[in-house]
Amino acid sequence: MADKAALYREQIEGAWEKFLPAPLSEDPAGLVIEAMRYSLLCGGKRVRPVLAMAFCELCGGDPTSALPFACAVEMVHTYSLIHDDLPCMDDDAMRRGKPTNHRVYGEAMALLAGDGLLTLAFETALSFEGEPAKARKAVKLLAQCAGAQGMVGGQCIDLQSEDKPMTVELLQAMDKGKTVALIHAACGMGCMAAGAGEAQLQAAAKYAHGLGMAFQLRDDILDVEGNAEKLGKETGMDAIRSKQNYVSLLGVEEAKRLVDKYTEEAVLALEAFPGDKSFLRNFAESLASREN
Ligand code: GRG
Repeated sequence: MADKAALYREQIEGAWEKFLPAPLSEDPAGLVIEAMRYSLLCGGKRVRPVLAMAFCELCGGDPTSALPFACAVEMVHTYSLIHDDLPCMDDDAMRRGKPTNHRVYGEAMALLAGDGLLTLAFETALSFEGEPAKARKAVKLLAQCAGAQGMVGGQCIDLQSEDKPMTVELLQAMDKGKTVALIHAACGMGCMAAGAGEAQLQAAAKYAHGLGMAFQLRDDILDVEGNAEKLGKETGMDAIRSKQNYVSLLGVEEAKRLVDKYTEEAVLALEAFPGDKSFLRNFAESLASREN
């Protein structure tokens, strides 16, 4: 498992220079490119692109053919982190073990770096070398999952929830948008690269739901119990911002039980695939106990 994840990550890291503009100091717009590269290339677990490649392979495709989709999802994810860290959002100082984008480049340039990554994501996805119909389908899924009915919608619920009573239902709606949606895009786009049919796309969506909910619950647990150095960002931030999460609403033990329940849901969804499911099963299980 570790070997395959390491191989996927190596292939992802090797693909950036193909998709990213080079840092040209004489380019008058070079600073925004530098800021985009700063956040994209400063680490991260690459969970979403690994999922895209693994689902492509599970559906019988060559995982490297999914690299344009995998890298596009990671660009959208990185844009969302840059914007999420801005003073008008969470105002965070550290991300991926480094000062946040706006702390280095200033607020306006960080906003532009996020915009640049979001738009570059669609150009990158469209560089897919397989059938154009597959790319069209994948780009549509990415747009739906990233937009107002997906990730941006989840962030909208989040912003409106500060200092207000929160319910588990609202928290679930928020996390379906903020976290599950982009994980769904990654899994679905991987399947699409391999030309998977509707039943497999639905199974991938179920896996993404289970894994995404478990991932967010673990994030909430780590915000309380985690180690800031390992996480590469500050902890205890939800309490500081008076934001409710699963741990504050349900307690840490119930949150841990739910991580296991959702992980099981993800693993069960893999039954719809005839191929070797061990990587994606182990990947979901390893994320359930992640420390960063
Ligand atoms: C549209 C203005 C505007 C902002 C978008 C959508 C959004 C802001 C922010 C949501 C970002 C967010 C914090 C989502 C929660 C999902 C989550 C747990 C992210 C952390 O993902 P990891 O742990 O991060 O995979 P790494 O750094 O490892 O890639």
